[in-house]
Amino acid sequence: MSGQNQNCAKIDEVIEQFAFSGQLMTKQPYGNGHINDTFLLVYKMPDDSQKQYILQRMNHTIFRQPQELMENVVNVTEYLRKIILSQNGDPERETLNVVKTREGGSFYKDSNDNYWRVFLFIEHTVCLEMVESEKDFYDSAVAFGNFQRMLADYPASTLHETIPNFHNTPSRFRDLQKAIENDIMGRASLAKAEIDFALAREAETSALTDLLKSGELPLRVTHNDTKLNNILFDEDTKEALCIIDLDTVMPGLSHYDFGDSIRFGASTGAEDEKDLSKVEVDLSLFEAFTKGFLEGCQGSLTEKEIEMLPMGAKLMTYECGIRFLADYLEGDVYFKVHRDRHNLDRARTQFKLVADMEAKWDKLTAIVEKYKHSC
Ligand code: ADP
Ligand code: GN1
Ligand code: MG
Repeated sequence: MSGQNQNCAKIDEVIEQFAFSGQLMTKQPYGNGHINDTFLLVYKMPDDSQKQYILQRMNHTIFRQPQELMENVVNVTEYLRKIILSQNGDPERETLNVVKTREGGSFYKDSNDNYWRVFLFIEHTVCLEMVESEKDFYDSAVAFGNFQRMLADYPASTLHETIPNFHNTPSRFRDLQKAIENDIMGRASLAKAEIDFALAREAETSALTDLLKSGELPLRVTHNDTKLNNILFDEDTKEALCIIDLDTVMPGLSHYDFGDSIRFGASTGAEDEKDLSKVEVDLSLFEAFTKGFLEGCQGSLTEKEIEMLPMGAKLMTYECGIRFLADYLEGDVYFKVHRDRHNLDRARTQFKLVADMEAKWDKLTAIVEKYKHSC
């Protein structure tokens, strides 16, 4: 039985542990995340209405301490809930809501030692895999900027580091070097051009971490996984409604959130596009995001942080590329893959974007400069 099927087999045991009301109509795999196993549960209520939930098997080979991760998620969502209420918002739609187990816990560990959790399904929303309009991307930028601002006073020292060194690019570079050296799948010869591209940029890997060490960039509470499909848009108003996938909320640099959004959303191609002629950085989208992010942060970023935003975009794209490449070399053990060489294709798009950012560097810095004083 495949891993996914084994998980499906356990679902009935898991569902029993949560006090859902109504009659279970369907349970099916859901979404396009690369990390957790996500399912949609649809219940029929006595009045014939429907209630839906997101059930997730947390990936505990990646998140080694699921209980600590859930402590973060519960504390952060409760904190956000208070802020949303104080702004007359709707916390059941504007942040994730953890559904407790019958015993009052935030997750359930099944008889195979898998960890499961449930969130209220946020209804009437859409999740975008690609930017459909500049406005969507601008809205997502305001929302991610706002998210960072809302968590500005969150007691960072109480957050667990759910994946150590998550955006430590020099450490990711060393992981890649090890993967190349070991070459356990014998794939390095198939990725020679990509390996050369990655290794040639070693000197730049510490551009942000050096400034963090020297105190020139401040540590903040950041989301760290700000790709477009980690935000839900209201189906009717099309506004960015809720930021999801809070597993990596940890202390970090504002550049991690800015950069990860750019690498995914400002690309003219999908993250796994095979035809690299379709992949480049769209300058209008870069501009829309920069404007929105700075507005969302509402003046909370320092001059140095703003100046380094293009480097954030480049390094997060590069880092994601070397993570995909290392995973390809190691046998696709981290990111879910759906075809042969999927991770290699992903690495290629990221490196194409890095090269394009290098070619457009002056334009990227001019855009950031343009919005520097506007918010
Ligand atoms: P992963 O870590 O694997 O990316 P996510 O938490 O991002 O997992 O969830 C995967 C997908 O499931 C999201 O991209 C989104 O489409 C959907 N999703 C997750 N949580 C909710 C929710 N509370 N309401 C509606 N859709 C959700
Ligand atoms: C993963 O969980 P998901 O699919 O939103 C990954 C990110 C990568 C992204 C690349 C915990 O994000 O860091 O940037 O894939 N999340 C984790 O698409 O590693
Ligand atoms: Mg996700």
